[in-house]
Amino acid sequence: MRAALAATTLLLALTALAACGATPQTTLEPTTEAARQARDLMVFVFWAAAVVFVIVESALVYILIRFRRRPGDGLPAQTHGHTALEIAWTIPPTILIGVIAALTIPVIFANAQPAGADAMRVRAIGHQWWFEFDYPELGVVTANELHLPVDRSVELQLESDDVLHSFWVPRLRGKLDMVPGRVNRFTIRPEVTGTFQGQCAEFCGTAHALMKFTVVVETQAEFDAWAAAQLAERTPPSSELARAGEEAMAAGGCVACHAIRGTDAAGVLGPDLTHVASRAHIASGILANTPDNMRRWLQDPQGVKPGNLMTIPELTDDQLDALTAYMQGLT
Ligand code: HEC
Ligand SMILES: [Cu+2]
Repeated sequence: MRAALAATTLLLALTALAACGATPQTTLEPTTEAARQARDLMVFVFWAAAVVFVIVESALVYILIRFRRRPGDGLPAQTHGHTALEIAWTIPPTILIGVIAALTIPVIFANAQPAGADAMRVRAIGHQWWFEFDYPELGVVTANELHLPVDRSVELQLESDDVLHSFWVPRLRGKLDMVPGRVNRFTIRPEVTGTFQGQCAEFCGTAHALMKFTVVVETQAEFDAWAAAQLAERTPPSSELARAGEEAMAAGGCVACHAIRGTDAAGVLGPDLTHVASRAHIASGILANTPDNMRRWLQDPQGVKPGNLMTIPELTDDQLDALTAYMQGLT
């Protein structure tokens, strides 16, 4: 019996601790002012709630034991109304709620400030089930990997091409919905370089849980080099196999849904593939961009990411090899 209890406790503790390893999507390690403010409010509300919990539960347990019914007890004294008690459970909670409001409201207003004129503008468009990033001032269009220069404000214009999505990079900022037919705006000012993980945070259909993206925060020089490379047309195929891949794009129907600048492919239903090889992941963050994974994706997109909108006829081994080589060359 005691061994079973110990085993259960250990198992529960391990389960709880298992969540404490890598936490790329934690709100508890903010890296921007806005994310820090949100974390601080959350921590304050958590401890306030903890104190309230302890007071209320202690009173409850005390009363249950102290005033429990004993054998021979008659009907207890009946009271109607108790001014002191009523004040005690009205005034302190009102003060506490008031303090929370006083701390929260200025943060809401500070976070709703429009971005300054020097901010860079990026459109982030939610699609079932991937993210498009469009830099109108630079002419760059990419997918699932948002590059931002460090220490510069960015105004994100959040849009949706189909249903509700939500843009969430916990270490950079709280979430905001992407609503069809309207533009929601918020500002992010990254303070540290690195890669941050984001996730769609509004249920949007079958592949919602597999709709991830990354934000790469880099120095201005790295960002400029990245943007210049993205602006270029596709790198022409450098091998016979890759050239066969470019030809298979039309035969495989890929051109209907994907754009590759410098070729006839100009579809818009799927991500722009002009520089697909420059991205660390494919299929909106769920697969590392390796030749094996690329081949797997092209062989069976529905098996890899059930429900996604890439439906293609089965490709032959030759076509798969050629298309994989071609994709890997689109740096
Ligand atoms: C019916 C439209 C459609 C067709 C046809 C299509 N795709 Fe796609 N493709 C998509 C969509 C939509 C996605 C995004 C899937 C997701 O992440 O949910 C995608 C994703 C991809 C990706 C991953 C891109 C990234 O950055 O995540 C690659 C690579 C790709 N397609 C290559 C191809 C090739 C090669 C063909 C032709 C054999 C093809 N696609 C045909 C719609 C299509
Ligand atoms: Cu979603």
